[in-house]
Amino acid sequence: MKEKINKYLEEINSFIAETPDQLEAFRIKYLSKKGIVTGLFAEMKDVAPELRREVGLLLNDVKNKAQDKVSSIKDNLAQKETSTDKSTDLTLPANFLNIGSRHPLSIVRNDIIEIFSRLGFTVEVGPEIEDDWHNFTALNFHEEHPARDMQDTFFIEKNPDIVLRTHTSSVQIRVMQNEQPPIRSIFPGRVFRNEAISARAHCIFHQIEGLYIDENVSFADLKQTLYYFATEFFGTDTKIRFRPSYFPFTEPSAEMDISCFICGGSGCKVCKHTGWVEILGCGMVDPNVLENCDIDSEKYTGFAFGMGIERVAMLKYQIDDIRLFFENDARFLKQFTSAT
Ligand code: 2NM
Repeated sequence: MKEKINKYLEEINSFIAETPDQLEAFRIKYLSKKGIVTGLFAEMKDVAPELRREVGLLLNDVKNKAQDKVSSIKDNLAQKETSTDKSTDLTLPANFLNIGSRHPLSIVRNDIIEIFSRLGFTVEVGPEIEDDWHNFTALNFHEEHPARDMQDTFFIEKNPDIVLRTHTSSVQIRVMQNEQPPIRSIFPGRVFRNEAISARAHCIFHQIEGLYIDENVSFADLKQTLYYFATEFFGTDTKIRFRPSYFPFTEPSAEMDISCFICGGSGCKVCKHTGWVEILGCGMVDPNVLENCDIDSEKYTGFAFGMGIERVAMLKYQIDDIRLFFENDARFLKQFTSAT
């Protein structure tokens, strides 16, 4: 009997299990109702009385060792499971890959750039902090123009000559100063106006302006270029119309509307039941502006236009609050997808 018990003890001590199944088989073999430990206790009645105490102690030892073994291996296996590198377990669900998405303003800007680049327009950028001359004077704003007021423009403290640009036209001035015609470029960028923030207006927004200067550039060129843009961006059925307007840097100046791309002109919320949506300002570059940049206004003419990217994006995606573009709430941002 003692020999048998020692054999079991040895087996218990050397037992190892690599899986829960192996461990369970061991537990059943030794510790279940019909297992070895129960069987050995049943055999106690056949043991000579003078040996019973010794054999009893040995049997208790077998039982305890088997139980200890089961619980320690169980702990080990559980720990192994939680510490295992999950990426190597091919049965686990794949990790969700958040690849992000383009900001709606970037999508719209890129789409506009793409359309004009097909007509040979290049992209030009310039400084956001400007001097008064590039932002106002060269653009034919007279000294008393209201846009020069503190109310409308952000000035750098202690130096009224330095402003945050109020339009990207200041970049057009730089390009006209540095290059001779033909000039055919668009100018995307961030601009700043001292305005109260609301659902409709923001003190920071984005513009894309365009400029085309060459010999014999006419208002007909302006119309054809902007018609191409409108049909490419809003769809081939889009109609355009022009209303007279005023800008210091263009003469004549106009506002361009497109037929409503939502209702097709029959009237809806987006076009406020007019059938038309205002999309951009434009005009023939004032000869004074050309001369300010040392371009011969007798030889060259040009057209220019400008639009707010937020405004176009709000129309395209029917967004009713401009502040959403600047909050970077992922629930807002992930709704926009671009083809490119
Ligand atoms: C607009 C509307 C009309 C414009 C004009 C010029 C420049 F530099 F050539 F004089 N740059 N941008 C322009 C013209 C901008 O934005 C609504």
